[in-house]
Amino acid sequence: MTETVQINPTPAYRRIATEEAFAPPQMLKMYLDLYESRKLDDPGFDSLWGFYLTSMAPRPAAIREKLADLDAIRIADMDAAGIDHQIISLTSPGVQVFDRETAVSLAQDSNDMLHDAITRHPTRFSGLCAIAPQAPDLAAQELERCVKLGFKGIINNSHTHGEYLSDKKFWPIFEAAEAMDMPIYLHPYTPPKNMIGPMLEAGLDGAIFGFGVETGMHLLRIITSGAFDRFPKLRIIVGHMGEALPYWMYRLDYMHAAGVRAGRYECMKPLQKKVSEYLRENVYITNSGMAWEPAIKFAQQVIGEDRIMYAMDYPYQYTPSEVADLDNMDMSDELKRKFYQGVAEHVFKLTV
Ligand code: 1DF
Ligand code: MN
Repeated sequence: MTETVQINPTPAYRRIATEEAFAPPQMLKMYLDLYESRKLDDPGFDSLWGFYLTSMAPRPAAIREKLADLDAIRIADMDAAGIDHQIISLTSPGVQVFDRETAVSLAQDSNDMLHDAITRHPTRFSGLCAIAPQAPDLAAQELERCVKLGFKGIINNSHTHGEYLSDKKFWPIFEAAEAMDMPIYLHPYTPPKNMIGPMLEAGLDGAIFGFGVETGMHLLRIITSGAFDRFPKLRIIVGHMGEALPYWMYRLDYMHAAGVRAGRYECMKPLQKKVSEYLRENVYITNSGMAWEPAIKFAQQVIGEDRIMYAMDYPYQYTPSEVADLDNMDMSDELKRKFYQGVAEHVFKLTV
């Protein structure tokens, strides 16, 4: 599947792609063992990784190869698509499907592996730090190590064994992220067992829709839990054009306020701000998997031009032609530069 497209080799901006995945070969092997052993009671994992690890169709086969590469294949693909720099993170669900001990050591190994690749290709790659939510008490330690290694943020692949970061037991992660000023990329995963049923039945559990439902809800749970009142400087990034939340903002504000006023739910406490204000003040959005001008412009309008940035979602949506399409958006050069370069440089404090 080679596409030939004309991509402007000298645009007035650097193209920085911010949700780009990798997988250590060792982790793919562990995923295959987990899938074959049927020990993990997670139908979403079986659906996602059962497919990507065993299908012989061209797309999953190419994805397997590209995920594991942090050198020639990836850089050739970036060059062919005009991508100057990738912010790389551990593919979903990362370490989050394992037990505590395995997750802690795999996070360290994968961070070391990514760091080595960044050292080999410092102008092309930056990285996000994988931490094990199973061990919130150890997150600060690994995060500190990652900061010293030059990582630019944290990757979290949505729920961990059906639990969400809105649960206070995970808040040491937020505390450390805020203290070290590291943004958390809240990346999708398939919905947990108690949510996935009707989606799986219709083939809608994955990136087509289930990812977005799961991750949008996860971010909403974080907002309504009051986490941003407790950690006002915490920054969370979500992909896929905000996992639909920008489109929902009006109703979220209305119904949240109405629910709180009526005391409908014990769990729904008053917040210092409106739901939309957290989305505009604590959240950044990437357009991973949504190379679609109207959606990008809508998010820029309702969330803010300084909060929307480019992502390709390599290798899952490796589509060089999207770069040519986005280069041609009806948008000022200044705003296009923010979208492709400026916002990412600011959020991740990039120096190369
Ligand atoms: C898919 C899409 C898989 C994305 C991903 O990680 C992923 C997919 C396992 O197409 O199955 O990160 N994505 O972000 O859209
Ligand atoms: Mn992704």
